Amino acid sequence: MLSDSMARSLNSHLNTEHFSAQLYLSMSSAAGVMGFKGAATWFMVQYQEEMAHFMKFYGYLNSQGVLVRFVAADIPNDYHSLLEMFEKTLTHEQHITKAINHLMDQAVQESDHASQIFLQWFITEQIEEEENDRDIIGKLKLIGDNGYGLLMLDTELGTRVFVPPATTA
Ligand code: OFO
Repeated sequence: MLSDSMARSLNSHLNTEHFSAQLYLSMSSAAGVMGFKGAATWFMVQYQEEMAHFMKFYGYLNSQGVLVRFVAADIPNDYHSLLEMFEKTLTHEQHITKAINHLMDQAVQESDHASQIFLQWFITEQIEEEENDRDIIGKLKLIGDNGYGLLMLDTELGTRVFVPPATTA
């Protein structure tokens, strides 16, 4: 059984994962409008991953008998370059990493072992999320304004496919 405080914290983070999904779907649209079809695919896959994260929180809260509450969010969509989008993606993911760490701190403080086990998957996932973003930012900085380089990277980004997480709850 979750404490009221832990349930509130997990519900709040569920909404943050939903925000992430919408943020990356917006970026997919922005990349497509800029002509980067591969990056649009990359962000679409990121959207699918975030929806899977969101559903993990939903499934966990459901299994603990918690009524899930949703909040509406304003999603920004005003980007000028791929580099800007990926830098904002990394900043957002660093924010998510801190939020997951705070949830884990709370679960440890409350001796809430079930939530610690649930959150462990996200701790590992955030390492990969940040690493992916840093790699792409590095490449974009190397490429600069070189059109051929951007085309090659866009092709590479377009090969990303969504792999659903092994468990959904
Ligand atoms: Fe769900 O990891 Fe990104 O936000």
